[in-house]
Amino acid sequence: MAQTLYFPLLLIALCSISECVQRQYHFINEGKNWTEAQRYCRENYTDLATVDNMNDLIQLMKSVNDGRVWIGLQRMSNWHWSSGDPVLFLNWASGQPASISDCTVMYNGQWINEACSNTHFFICFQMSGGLVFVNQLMNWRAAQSYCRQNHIDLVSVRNQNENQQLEKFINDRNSSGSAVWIGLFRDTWQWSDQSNSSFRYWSTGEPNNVGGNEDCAMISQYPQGLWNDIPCHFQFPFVCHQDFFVLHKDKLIVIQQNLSWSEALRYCRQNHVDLVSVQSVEMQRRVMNVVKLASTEAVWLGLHNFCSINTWLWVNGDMVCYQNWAPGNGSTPENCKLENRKGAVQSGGDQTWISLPESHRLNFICTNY
Ligand code: MAN
Ligand code: CA
Repeated sequence: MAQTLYFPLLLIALCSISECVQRQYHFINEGKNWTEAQRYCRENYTDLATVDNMNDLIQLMKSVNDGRVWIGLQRMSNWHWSSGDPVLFLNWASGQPASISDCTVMYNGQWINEACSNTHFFICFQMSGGLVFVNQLMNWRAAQSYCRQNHIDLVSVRNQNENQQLEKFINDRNSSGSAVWIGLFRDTWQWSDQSNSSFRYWSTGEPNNVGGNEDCAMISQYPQGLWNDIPCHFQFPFVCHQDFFVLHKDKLIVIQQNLSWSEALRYCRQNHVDLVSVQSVEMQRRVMNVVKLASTEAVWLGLHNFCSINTWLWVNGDMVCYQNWAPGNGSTPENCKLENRKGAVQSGGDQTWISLPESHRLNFICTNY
């Protein structure tokens, strides 16, 4: 039996996000630099496009007519401690951090950045604040997991004093004198919407940071959708995304996206069966049950007005027999000099129907009947 879920927040907690949140991509065919594109997307949609997985990428590529578009991925040369400690002190050896490597070793008390796939001994810290020298060769990620599983985390170095203590600690134990991993790493690429998706789809040889300022990511190949890093001031069309909730109950689906009536109709016909027709008290009861899930005060129904004959019809072509109009709606001839009018159900109060200009942007109810 379907669960009774009235509040979107409750629903997020109870169902897997992928089932409840749908992402829609919008291709903006207008050249802008990355920052302007980001601003545009944040103002008009959710953000510059995030791509979480291959399925997202396929959907995104369906929205574009060319391969050269910005996505919401940007190089952030921010150094972080694995432990989450703020980075207040750095002790780079001269010329460091030099390469495009993203992890850090300590060598003779100084810090050198290295490819995270290299293997070294490493230092964890424990609950007591004490240090642990682990003389097993691991790459940085494996060392991080090891420390997190067996102790607390890879070691942080917060000031000169701690750096000296750590240097001594290492010298006392590390007879080979080789470099050891510490917890400092660079989180190189970040999504504009702060998503922590680690999905990447770089072309072979990318990201190559030509000239040292290729700090933004674009899709550079159509139709494969492969990515390249490129300077952020270049101008390209771009893709925004919009995340919205889809809330199921019985066979009625509330779409928490604000669309005009025609856009809503198109959405329902593409993704479900149709906008809902309410032809009985039984269907009104079901609608009243799901409409509480909506985030707008009224919600589109599949009800449209034919001005010339002053008649309301359901999208399936049926006449309106069962009626539940709010007072003053649906009976008198509509003023459609400016715009056609469509029917919506109020999500609060007595949940009666109202007539609105079709360009109003509302949540809507699709049906799978
Ligand atoms: C080529 C490649 C890319 C680079 C661009 C810069 O396409 O080297 O990696 O980003 O040139 O225009
Ligand atoms: Ca590049």
